[in-house]
Amino acid sequence: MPTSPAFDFEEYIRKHALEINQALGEYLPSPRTKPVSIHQAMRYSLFAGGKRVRPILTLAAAEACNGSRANAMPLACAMECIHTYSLIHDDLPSMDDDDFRRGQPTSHKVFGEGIAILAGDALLTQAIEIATHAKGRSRYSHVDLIREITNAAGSLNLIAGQVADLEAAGKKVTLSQLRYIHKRKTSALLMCSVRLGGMSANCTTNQLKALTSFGNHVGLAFQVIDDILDVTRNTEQLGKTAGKDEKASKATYPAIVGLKKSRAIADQLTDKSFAALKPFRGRAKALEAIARSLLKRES
Ligand code: GRG
Repeated sequence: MPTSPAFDFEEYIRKHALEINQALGEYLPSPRTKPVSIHQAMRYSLFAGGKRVRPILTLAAAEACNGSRANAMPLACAMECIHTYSLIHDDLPSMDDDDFRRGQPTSHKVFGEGIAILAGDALLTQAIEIATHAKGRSRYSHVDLIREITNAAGSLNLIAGQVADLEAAGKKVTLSQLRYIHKRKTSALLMCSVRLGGMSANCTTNQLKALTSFGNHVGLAFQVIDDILDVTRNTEQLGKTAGKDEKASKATYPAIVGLKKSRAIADQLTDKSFAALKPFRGRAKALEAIARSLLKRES
């Protein structure tokens, strides 16, 4: 595994997360804007302590392609809004029915189911509005940027993954069906976040190809690790209900191939993500460090 001793990862994450939080705060209607219930619910979930993995990936990908923070930030914030919407809806009683997320009671527990559904809807719509603040580039038009997002969030990707996940509950699932779910439910948004960073920086076709492969492998590894954490960590450590997958007879890597093999698969996928960064010749240190930290994450 490559190492990057000179790179201060903790400081990088702290600084970028701070900037993302500030930008999100500015893009969202204030909590005093009417109707206050919806704006408070949107902010409640958005500022509940998420790790900001997707927007940090967008900014890091833009940096790897010498892009400006200013043009990547709206896209980074849009991805975090979409991710948060998907979590709010996933936690609903009609979906995964969870009481805790990001260490806090879930949106429907605090605001009721109706407002939680609407907060998710509003964050998805807000995401597109925020994304319109990014400028198109010579290789990627404004429309290309928006289409990149709608494609990842739509019924061919994020929604397809969630549908397949819902429909697989309680059934015997093969490894290839599990890969189908992971690619769409988890990897699509992560890959899109990385690609958008490159596109905002007017990256070359080769750079976009490398970022796509990186995002895909990081995204797949992310879900394998999420499955492992669900069985190895407790609710307090995760900030969400632990052991839910097994209880709900969910298809997961540990359930199908066992914990040891799941860890080996996460390692292999992360190694493939490092290999994808070769064309950047050391200029993608942040992306590399993020992939390494996601493999080692504990929540
Ligand atoms: C409802 C359309 C719709 C989709 C739901 C988000 C989702 C799809 C399901 C939730 C459960 C799950 C396993 C999602 C896969 C992605 C994932 C592991 C999300 C958690 O991401 P983190 O760890 O969360 O980045 P934080 O809270 O840190 O932002």
